[in-house]
Amino acid sequence: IDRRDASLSLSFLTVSFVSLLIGAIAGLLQTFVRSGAFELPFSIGYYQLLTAHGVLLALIFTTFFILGFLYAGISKTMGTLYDVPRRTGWLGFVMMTFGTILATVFILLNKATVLYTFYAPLQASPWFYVALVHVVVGSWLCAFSMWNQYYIWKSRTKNKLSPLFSYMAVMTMTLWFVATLGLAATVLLQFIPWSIGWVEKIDILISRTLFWYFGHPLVYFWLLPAYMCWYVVIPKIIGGKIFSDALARLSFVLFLLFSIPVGFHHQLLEPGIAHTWKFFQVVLTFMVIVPSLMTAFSMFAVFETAGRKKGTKGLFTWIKVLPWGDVRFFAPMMGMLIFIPAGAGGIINASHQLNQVIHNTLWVTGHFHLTVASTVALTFFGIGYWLIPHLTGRTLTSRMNKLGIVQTILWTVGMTIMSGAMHAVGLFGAPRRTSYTTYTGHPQAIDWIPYQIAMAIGGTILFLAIILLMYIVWFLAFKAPIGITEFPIGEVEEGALSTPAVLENWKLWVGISGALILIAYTIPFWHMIQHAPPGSPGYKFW
Ligand code: HAS
Repeated sequence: IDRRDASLSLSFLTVSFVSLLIGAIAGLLQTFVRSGAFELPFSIGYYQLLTAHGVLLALIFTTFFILGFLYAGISKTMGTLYDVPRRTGWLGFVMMTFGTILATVFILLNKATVLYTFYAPLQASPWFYVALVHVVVGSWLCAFSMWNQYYIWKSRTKNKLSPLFSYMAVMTMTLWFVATLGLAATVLLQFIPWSIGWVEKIDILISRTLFWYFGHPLVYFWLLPAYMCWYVVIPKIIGGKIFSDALARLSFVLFLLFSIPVGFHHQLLEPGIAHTWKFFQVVLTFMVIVPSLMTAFSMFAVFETAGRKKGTKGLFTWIKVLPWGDVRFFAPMMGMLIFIPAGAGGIINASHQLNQVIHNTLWVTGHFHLTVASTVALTFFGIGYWLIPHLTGRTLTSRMNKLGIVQTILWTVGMTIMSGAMHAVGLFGAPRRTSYTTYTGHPQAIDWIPYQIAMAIGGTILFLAIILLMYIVWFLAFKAPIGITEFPIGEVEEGALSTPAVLENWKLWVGISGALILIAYTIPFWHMIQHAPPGSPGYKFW
């Protein structure tokens, strides 16, 4: 792709991988502190490290990686970025990086020990919220720049069907924008006035509701770029074709519709929300499973069709001819395989009654280490292995390919041990996000210890995998031989259904999404505002 676009993309990827390293170190230290065996200097505590780990990995590593990947793919499929979108992208990058540094400093100073979910009643320094505003507004600039690129491209090509990758990028950023409105509302209207001391109280339920309005679509903001790789990139790598352009687009439309009005499934055990509304959002949660099932179907179809073209005849023999030795395929494939149990875990979480068993236990931590930290992260690593040398004008050598496979195996094994133990001990009632000391001496805590040890072993393997990843990334960026690495973009299967134009009718889809959000949230939100405690922003307002 164009060198100027490559440097924008590389800048995002750089911040992303630096955050990954710092976040991983915080993760390792936090396990040690929690074990009670270590004391860190400057009385660095468990919750402080947990906040650094969560914010830097779940929020920063992902968002910067996604933007870097999306910019590269847009430039590849729609052509070199136009001037205004590129400049807006840089402005977004600068704002986001400033916000990231500011937030990290305040977390490390122990002035923002509020965890990555940061809802009330936990309170941080106002500077932490100012930092978040920079990250979010910067990301909006990136969204605007991608929409702008898409708009100019559409008008110059007389409304031609957009390339699948770019369409998916626009959809992902649309989902992100609608979701972050909730985050902006709670930060600007609640947290900043409260943390500065302009208002005395904060409405906890409203802050949690606005957070989860954002927090659930956030997980699909992580997932969709991984799906972009599966739908568009993987078919090319395995020598196959995209099963159906229309199906891929439809699944992304369904994510826009159903991923937002479902935040209550994180609040099923919370008082103050009527069961009717919880039930309604649980139904919508089950709807958002559908596009993932469509993706699974589509991927199986791609794999089988590619295998059959290579002449395999048996029911499952096509599996054998997949390129298992190619890390560009192997890492995302491990992510896909892990997503089968991980998705089943999500369905358990969303089932109202079963949620009572797992809520606030280590099961949930296990769930998101299988989803975002395995399915998504492994796919991102797989992308990084070809995207970085593509952008730096180098080659993915066979030695790095082999090391990448070792890294993927280490990650998969480490995560299986760690998340497996988390799921199991969660079922025995071990709470999440609780420092070791709180439970010392409790008889039940003794039963949890073997699982804690398994978690520590898994975590240590994961840390080794991160170090190996860092070495590979550094080598691919600075040391690999100069050359050309392909940016794989698949083509659609010949016989596939042509894509209906309605799938690019943004007004329609954003309109339906807005209507669903209003239906799912207006009445319960109205109830919450009516019961806002005296002295909180909601109370004064009404
Ligand atoms: Fe979740 C909590 C429900 C998916 C992340 N989730 C979390 C939290 C995070 C998270 C971070 O309903 C914790 C938040 C916190 O800090 O409190 N989740 C779901 C449901 C799904 C789901 C229904 N979650 C995700 C994804 C995430 C993620 C994806 C990150 C990327 N989750 C919940 C609920 C809670 C929750 C409750 C709250 C729990 C509580 O009480 O606190 C669904 O989207 C899952 C659908 C997925 C599938 C799997 C499809 C499989 C595919 C792979 C196919 C494989 C192939 C390989 C093709 C149905 C697509 C073939 C192989 C060959 C060899 C051929």
